[in-house]
Amino acid sequence: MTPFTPQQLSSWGVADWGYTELLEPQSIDHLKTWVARGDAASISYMQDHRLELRTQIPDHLLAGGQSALVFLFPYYTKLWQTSHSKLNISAMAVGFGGEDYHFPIKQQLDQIALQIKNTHPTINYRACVDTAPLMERDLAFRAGLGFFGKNSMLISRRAGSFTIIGSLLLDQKLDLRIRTSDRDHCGHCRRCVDACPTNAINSDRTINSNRCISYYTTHLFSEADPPDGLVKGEFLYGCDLCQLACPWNRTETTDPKDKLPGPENQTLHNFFFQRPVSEVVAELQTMSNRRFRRIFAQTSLERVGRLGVLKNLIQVDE
Ligand code: B12
Repeated sequence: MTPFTPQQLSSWGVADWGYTELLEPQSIDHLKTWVARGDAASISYMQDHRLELRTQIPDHLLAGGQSALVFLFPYYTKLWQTSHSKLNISAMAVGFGGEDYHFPIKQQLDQIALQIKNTHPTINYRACVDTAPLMERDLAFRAGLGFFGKNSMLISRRAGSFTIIGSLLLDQKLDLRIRTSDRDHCGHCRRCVDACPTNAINSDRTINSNRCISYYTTHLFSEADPPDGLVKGEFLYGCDLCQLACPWNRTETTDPKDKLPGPENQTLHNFFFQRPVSEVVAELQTMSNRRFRRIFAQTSLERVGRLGVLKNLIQVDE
């Protein structure tokens, strides 16, 4: 059975997909060692009761869960350059037209689920992207979609690593082939490790969040000491340095005209990238939190908030 046509996959923005049964994750030891070492920093959802949930067969997320369809959603990766400053923003924040990727991907997953229901009317599903206590890279690995890079990214030989993983957990098994898991294709390459200015990449293919620019810029909502090597005012939100260095990301897999500009991207571009950072900072300092949330609603910046963004740009005196 092949449930999707190439046309459908392309209209949903899917670069690759795979199928797997719901089994215990293979990377539990990696996860537990990582948390025990303190590498989750202050990310509570990785350490509280949800840690145990992540290590279980993910049928707690869907009653009677048996299998999963896992999808790779690629995004546009050309980072915005500015003539005014060195400011940049991660590709995931602008690669979906500027919209926070959780919204469009959840929508696409629901579309795909409708298609499955045509042939399996009694099937129940749960769409997961990022936020559920689910080891998504582990699931994608099991579904044969790629391998774990030294930078811990799930790297697809077809689509690279600039992808978001979206899954449909299903309460039935489908008559689909399960691909064999991919083997390591990093070899002796260490470009991602060498490209990280804050030395955040551990030797066991995990990330020390305390040192990671992505963590600092996306998960801390008020002033905090930056990791050594991070220059404030250069990373507005997220970081892609370890991915940009990766040879598996040499080819752009998405068509730029499909992804840009988008109304949210226009807002981000006009506010942050059309003038010197000092002017941006001055406006943010006098703006209310409420107004910030209104302007940046539906973008990735909404969650990190005004103070969180300000601390990425300058030292904030509280
Ligand atoms: C917490 C988190 C973060 C943290 C910690 C990152 C980390 N690497 O752990 C921070 C805030 C730093 C972060 C940053 C980013 N994140 Co993040 N993040 C997550 C989250 C919620 C959990 C990840 C996790 O479990 N970490 C714990 C470590 C131990 O597990 P892991 O990352 O899966 O790593 C696996 C490998 O190390 C593997 N492994 C390595 N070697 C071997 C060998 C064997 C034999 C086996 C079996 C396993 C194995 O074991 C681990 C467990 O599977 C997931 C969503 C989810 N629900 O899973 C998104 C997720 C990993 N993030 C994602 C993205 C896009 C990013 C950023 C690129 C965003 C950005 N541009 O700034 C960066 C990339 C940084 C990086 N190099 O990882 C995507 C990654 C997609 C992909 N293709 O891999 C995910 C999957 C979200 C999604 N739905 O797409 N993230």
